[in-house]
Amino acid sequence: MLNKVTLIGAPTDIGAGARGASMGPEALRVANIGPILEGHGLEVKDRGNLSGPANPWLPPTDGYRHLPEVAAWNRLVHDAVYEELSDGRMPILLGGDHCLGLGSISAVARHCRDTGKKLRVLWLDAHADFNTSALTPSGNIHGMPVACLCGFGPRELIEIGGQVPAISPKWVRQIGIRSVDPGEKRFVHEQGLEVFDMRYIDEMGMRHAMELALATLDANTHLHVSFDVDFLDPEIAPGVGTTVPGGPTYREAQLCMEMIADTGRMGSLDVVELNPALDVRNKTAQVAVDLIESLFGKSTLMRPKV
Ligand code: HAR
Ligand code: MN
Ligand code: MN
Ligand code: MN
Repeated sequence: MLNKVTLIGAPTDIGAGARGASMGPEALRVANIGPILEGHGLEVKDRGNLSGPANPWLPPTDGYRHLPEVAAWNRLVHDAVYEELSDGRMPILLGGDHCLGLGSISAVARHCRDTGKKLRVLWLDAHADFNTSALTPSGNIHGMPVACLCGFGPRELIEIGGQVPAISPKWVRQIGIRSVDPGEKRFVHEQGLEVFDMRYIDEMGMRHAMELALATLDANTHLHVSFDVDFLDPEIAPGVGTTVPGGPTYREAQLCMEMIADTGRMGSLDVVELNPALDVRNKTAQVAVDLIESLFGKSTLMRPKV
């Protein structure tokens, strides 16, 4: 795993249905994300915040809310993430809402094309984020990034990384899913996304789910982790715009992160949907940072190398 990381703040709630995710980057910094990662032997650069268009807070038009602004933010994210990867650093995107996964992952996919790497995307979320303008109940683009990355979406969003589609649905593994809209459900099935939903995790356990989700990684794999904080059960993570009960416990989420760390293949990370306006004394940010520590190899005991 790269030991040089770069924090990229993207303070916007442009794709969300509630205001406040724009304060996410600062809340993560206040929870000490930088120094804590340094404590794990990483060289941390914080490139500060990107600066994109304000949120005009308008209703959707033609099935999309704020499409031009979402595209503008994602172009900024794409360029910043691509630049850090080209510099041999691991980008950590501090969102911001999950529409930004589009800019981030399209840049990662482009970097993988440049370097001949195989890409795998782990999508940790309560939601599948696989809506299109025809399927969305809300028009909120944070419910659409996976579909856009797979080539289903408006030109200005699907073309950001230079190749359409940016990724194949076969490269995606979703974990923790428990809220999928009716039309979205059919589309997930049609496109063959590999989804380890909460029922699967209840029945088989997080360990088995992660073993399968990580099974096709090899030495040439770049693993991108897109961590939507609403993945976590609202009991431990109330500070998100779209809570869904019945998510992973602290310990299940920690095991998930530890198993990702054990692969040594993580090359980029998004931390999105944290909403400090809905949080209690920054506790959701602190939980997110704890789990990110596990993602970077914090473990209780010395562990044998696998
Ligand atoms: N599926 C719903 C919609 O599309 C809610 C999407 C909520 N998405 C996020 N990111 N919070 O996962 O409107
Ligand atoms: Mn790389
Ligand atoms: Mn999401
Ligand atoms: Mn979500």
